[in-house]
Amino acid sequence: MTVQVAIPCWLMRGGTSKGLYFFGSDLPADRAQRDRVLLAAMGSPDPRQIDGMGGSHPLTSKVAIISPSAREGADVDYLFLQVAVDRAEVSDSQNCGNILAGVGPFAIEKGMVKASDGETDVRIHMVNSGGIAVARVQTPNAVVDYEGSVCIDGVPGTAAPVPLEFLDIAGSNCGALLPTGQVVDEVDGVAVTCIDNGMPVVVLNAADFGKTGYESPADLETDAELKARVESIRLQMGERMNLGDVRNKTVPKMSLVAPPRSGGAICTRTFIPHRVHEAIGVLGAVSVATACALPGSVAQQVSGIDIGSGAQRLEVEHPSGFFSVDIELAGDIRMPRVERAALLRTARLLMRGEVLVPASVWSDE
Ligand code: NQM
Repeated sequence: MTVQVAIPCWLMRGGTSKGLYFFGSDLPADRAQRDRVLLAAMGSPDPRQIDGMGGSHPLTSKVAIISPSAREGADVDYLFLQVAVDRAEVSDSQNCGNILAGVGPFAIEKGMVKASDGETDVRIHMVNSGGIAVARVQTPNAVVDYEGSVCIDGVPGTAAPVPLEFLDIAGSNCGALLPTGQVVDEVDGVAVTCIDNGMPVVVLNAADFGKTGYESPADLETDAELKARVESIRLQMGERMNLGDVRNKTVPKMSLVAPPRSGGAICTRTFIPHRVHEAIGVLGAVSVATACALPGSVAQQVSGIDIGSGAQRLEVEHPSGFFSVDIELAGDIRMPRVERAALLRTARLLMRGEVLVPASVWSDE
């Protein structure tokens, strides 16, 4: 008889995503073995992920690995891994600000950070991109509280707020806020803005693709011609954004933008990069909001706003509502310095226990 291997694991909702959260030393140190184990835990590759915990969509096939941090000024290290649904692939090529929202509560509940009575700040080193995020967790009586009155679009009901503040994230994936050195580039006959304020994003004008930008994610996903055009641009701009060959990477994200139609700054439909997001990623929204502030960028021209430098709140419209992003820019507005980006998420512990993988998966060489 062979016994399955049981690995301590929590299932959490982080923002508008859901994933498995692990303590670093509970997983194999060897990367190939770790990835095999995570594929088995999620049930990939399989479009239904029927033999694992994954939810058949990139937004519900995510993993956070949390470990004590050796970095000065950080409490914990957070490594994000995207487990592909229908391919045997685990990628560390991107960060995830939604799953990040669960990291603070996890670190406190696991005893990695001591809770204060009231609120507790957790300083998180985001291993994928190297930046630091500060998560403020509600801890009345020094106990994590998941319940509260904050509603974020894309999640039913309300929960306790988890404000996230990002420090030094401009260019954290590509080396520069504007990785091509320009506010606008031309590719395949259309103007694009490539930006990395925490997430590499190519901003495209929906009208250049014969779209309104208000289509549903399902409608955009079934448009094969659109998908082919977007992917062609992604592969070319990935190289030019210093990301190398992005064929098997989940970045850059491709955001089709249109003028706001519900009072926000801009309307978005975002390929992540092959499925279309039902909302928008956290750092993806930060990058699009930052692009809105750059005079002459595709985002700024489409949104029509002129916001200059200083602190601003921008409402990024997406298929299920709004994403509010606070950004503060300084210096030359044509090539600004990003002083600060902040936003609000919620998170909830859904289940804690052990995830089981076949012993043969754990021990295979
Ligand atoms: O951009 C989806 C998500 C994300 C990533 C994606 C994210 C971010 O909604 O920080 O949160 O773009 O792959 O979880």
